[in-house]
Amino acid sequence: MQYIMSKEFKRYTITAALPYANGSKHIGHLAGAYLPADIYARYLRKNNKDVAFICGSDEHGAAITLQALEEKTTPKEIVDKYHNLLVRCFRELGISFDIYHRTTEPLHHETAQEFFLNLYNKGELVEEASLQFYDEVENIFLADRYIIGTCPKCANDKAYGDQCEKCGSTLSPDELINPVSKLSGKTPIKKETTLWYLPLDKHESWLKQWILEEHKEWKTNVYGQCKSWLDAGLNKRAVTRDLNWGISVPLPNAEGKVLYVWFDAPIGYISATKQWAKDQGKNWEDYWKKEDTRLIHFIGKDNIVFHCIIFPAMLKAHGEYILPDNVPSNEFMNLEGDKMSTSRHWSVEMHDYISQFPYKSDQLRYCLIANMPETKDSEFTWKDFQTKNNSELVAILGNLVNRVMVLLHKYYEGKVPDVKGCDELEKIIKESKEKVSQSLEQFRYREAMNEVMNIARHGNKLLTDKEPWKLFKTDPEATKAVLFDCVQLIANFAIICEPFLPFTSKKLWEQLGVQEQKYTWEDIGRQDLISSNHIVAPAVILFEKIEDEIIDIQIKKLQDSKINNAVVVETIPPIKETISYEDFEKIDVRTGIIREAKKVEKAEKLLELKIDIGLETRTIVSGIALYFKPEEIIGQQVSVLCNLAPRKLRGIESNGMILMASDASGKLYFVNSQEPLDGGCVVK
Ligand code: B3M
Ligand code: ZN
Repeated sequence: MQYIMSKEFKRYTITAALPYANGSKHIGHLAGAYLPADIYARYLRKNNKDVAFICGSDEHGAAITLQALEEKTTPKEIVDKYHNLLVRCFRELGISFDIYHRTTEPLHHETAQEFFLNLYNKGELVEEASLQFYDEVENIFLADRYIIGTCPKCANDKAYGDQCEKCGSTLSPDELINPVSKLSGKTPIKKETTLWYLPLDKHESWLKQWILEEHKEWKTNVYGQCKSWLDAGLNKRAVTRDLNWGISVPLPNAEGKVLYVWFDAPIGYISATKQWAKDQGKNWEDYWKKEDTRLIHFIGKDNIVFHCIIFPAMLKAHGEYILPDNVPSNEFMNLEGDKMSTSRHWSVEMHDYISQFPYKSDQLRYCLIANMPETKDSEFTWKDFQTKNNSELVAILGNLVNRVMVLLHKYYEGKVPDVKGCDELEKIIKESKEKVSQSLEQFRYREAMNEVMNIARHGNKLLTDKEPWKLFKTDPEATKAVLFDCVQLIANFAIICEPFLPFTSKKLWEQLGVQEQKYTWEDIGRQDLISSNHIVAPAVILFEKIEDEIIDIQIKKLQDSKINNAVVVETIPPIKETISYEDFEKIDVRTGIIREAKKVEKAEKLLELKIDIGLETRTIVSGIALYFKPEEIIGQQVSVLCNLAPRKLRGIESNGMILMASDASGKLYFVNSQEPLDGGCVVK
């Protein structure tokens, strides 16, 4: 039913929760909001829909100022650092935001202030003086985060005034037992201050009608949480804070006051859309104010009340905006039997995954989709990740594609046979397409992913049933027919898998020798996607098996980090001790060209290189195998430390070292000049 309904919308505004830029994010966040949003946005684009996929960093709030204090730096430095890290991670993982904005941008400040003033001028806000916690030593009102004390629910003595990170309860500072200021360590007093509030009670009745009556189709977890909030009755919510980091309250006599981070953050979706529309020559208002726009917020379950109740109340109070049509929130993803948490050092951080499994983003996406916490909390385990990779991606998909490409080259020099497509296959794929569309429209990604893989399973079944490698001798026409069908099936797979596995889709098109963007969702099912006599590329390996050794390293690393409380995010390392010019002069660095490269057996990280350094060709063993394939780096120019004492690595004598730059995620890059140079030029 919804599938049909959504076709009436002219355009789509898809948002994914703005991550706080005060730390790295883990794969649970990815599975919770960013991946489902990305799949949905990609699916819409494949259907030629007008889509604005919006996200950005949430850069205000007391958590950030507090962290700056602890790390003896400024909030700005913190958000700059993590904003950049987040941008890189999302890009590497294929999250296809149309814009990734920042709430520290002036455009956002203006937009949020305007929004506040609009509500203020309409009398939609309530001004009230109240008693708030105040640190008399530091002369400052204390944000909830600045107060710590004992959690009334689990007795954790380091609970924050807004939340206990041990048991996950939402708290208010008044609930804490023995509250103390994080700044001075002293017990705070209560002092009067003026704040502005959004009177949610005023909005209760339309919210009840809108959610409980008109949006019964929302996911049960979302609907259920809203219902319990609404049943309990809504109270006023402060939308300002006494803090020196954030968006100033645009009123006279409001010095030292900023908008509450949860007031400005969702407006961040609007300001990001403004920026995007400006860049694209579009009208942002179409995406926020027109009834034929479908607004969908993708979030994690801890953000439900803000997106289903508070932000809609703000939008309604403003009066010009549409309301979200759906808020598909996911539950949480656990890790190896325990709650995933960066602060408790029990997580797989996105940047860690990227650096340890470079160019394997689809492998992670696949595993997260298959385990997506859609209706209840789910679980990520490294063993399962390995199984999903080895038994599904490698054994089903990779194997199918490889066999078909190899056979096409073996029998027909890579040419697609000249026969007609199969009606039966067309029917099967169209049915799958229908199922995948239905599932996606209902945000059922696991089901959709499985149906996509059924297409590959069907391809394998075709091969196993017909055995073209035997048939070739007895029935050449039948062989052609099977391989023709398989090629069409792979092309169909390349379209339908794109929202889920975008990197794989791209590789499949390369393999098929067809331009990636040629086909849309509409074309799925066609048996003439690849024409007869078209030549496909030679077979390449699509997915590599992941060995036990690699998985064991991850499991051990996880356990160690919990024990050692290791710092999870690598920062830029400090400059080493000063050395003299004479010390520097001892170093002999020269340009080199990689002439040969091969993997070192049983050493996942090592490559054995033959490097031409002008005078001679050296054997150098280098730990770059996770990032570079041997065949891809032949001819690569490198910088070589030539006078390093020889060392034996896995029985191979290494004579020197190549220099690599490593970014914050640990990814490696060659260091060389922009101009092509021969081996042997001295670097000084
Ligand atoms: N930054 C909370 C979070 O990262 C918050 C979301 C804002 S969405 C407008 O979970
Ligand atoms: Zn607790």
